[in-house]
Amino acid sequence: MSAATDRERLRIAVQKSGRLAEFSQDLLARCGLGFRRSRDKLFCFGESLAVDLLLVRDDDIPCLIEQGVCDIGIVGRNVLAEYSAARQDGGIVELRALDSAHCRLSIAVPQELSCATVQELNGLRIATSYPALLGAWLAEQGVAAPIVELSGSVEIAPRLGTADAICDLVSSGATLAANQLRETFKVLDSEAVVAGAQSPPADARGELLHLLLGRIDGVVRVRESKLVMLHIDRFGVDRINALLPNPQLPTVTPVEGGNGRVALQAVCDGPVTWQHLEDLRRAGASQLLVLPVEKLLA
Ligand code: PRT
Ligand code: ZN
Repeated sequence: MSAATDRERLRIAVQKSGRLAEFSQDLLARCGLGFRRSRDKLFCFGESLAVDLLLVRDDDIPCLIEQGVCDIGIVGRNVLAEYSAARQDGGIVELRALDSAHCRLSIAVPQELSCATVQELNGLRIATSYPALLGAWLAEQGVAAPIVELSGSVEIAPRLGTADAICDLVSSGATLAANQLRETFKVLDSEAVVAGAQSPPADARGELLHLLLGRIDGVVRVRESKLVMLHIDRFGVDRINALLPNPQLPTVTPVEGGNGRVALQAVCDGPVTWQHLEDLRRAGASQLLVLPVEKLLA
């Protein structure tokens, strides 16, 4: 980790373009980080804190952390797990799960192929871009199946006759359906994560990392949260609390000249729908207001 020792600024690797690119930059902006873009657009200098950004391909992120070029990175768990499985070590670990870009690494077979038990995979050629993860999973299941390593377009391998089944990322399942494939077994649940070395840097960067992870926790916690404000009869508070989705520490205050009505305010974990509001109004609430929550420091 020699490259890390002569750096004072924390460096974060994020995907340059792709599914995690906008999400990563948005997350860091919500954490109060602002960056100045360099002309080559690969390195962004942090203007608000001593934290810089490196824009790269997602597959390079674990290695950049391992080499000490970056301290942390935002990457899919699938990429990190494949890297660790290939090296059979746990040097780079998941520091935080970010509850976004959810998908799963699954085995899929042609619709017409019967595959009810894992043992039926024996002898099938399975195409994947995740050979280490798939290899480890097959070994765990006691299945002997040749792995066909492909870097992309895995879903067309069965139609081309280069494989009998595939192991690829699935989110909606539309790609599998479009290719007449059926999802059978799940190898890994994935989402975007913060990856980093097992032990934080022992200098000022370690403190910055601690601060940043705290802010990330605050952002992730409230991403789906809403602040709900409403008026209700003093005796209806319990009834209203029961209707709110996961209300956290509701606050009740008297309403000036409100004839026994009180104002109730609560941060709710999870979406607050029109249905919730209509139910609350039927239960006697008025002046209903739902506001997004940007940050929370408990
Ligand atoms: O260029 P670079 O190497 O940086 O990017 P990339 O092309 O390797 O990755 P990218 O941008 O496609 O995905 C980045 C990360 O997003 C992945 O590593 C996953 O952690 C996460 N993610 C979430 C997904 C999906 N959902 C997803 N659906 N990554 C890929 N897919 C693909 C999948 O491979 C398949 O082709 O989408 C298709 C399936 O989607 P459905 O909705 O049809 O099931
Ligand atoms: Zn990639």
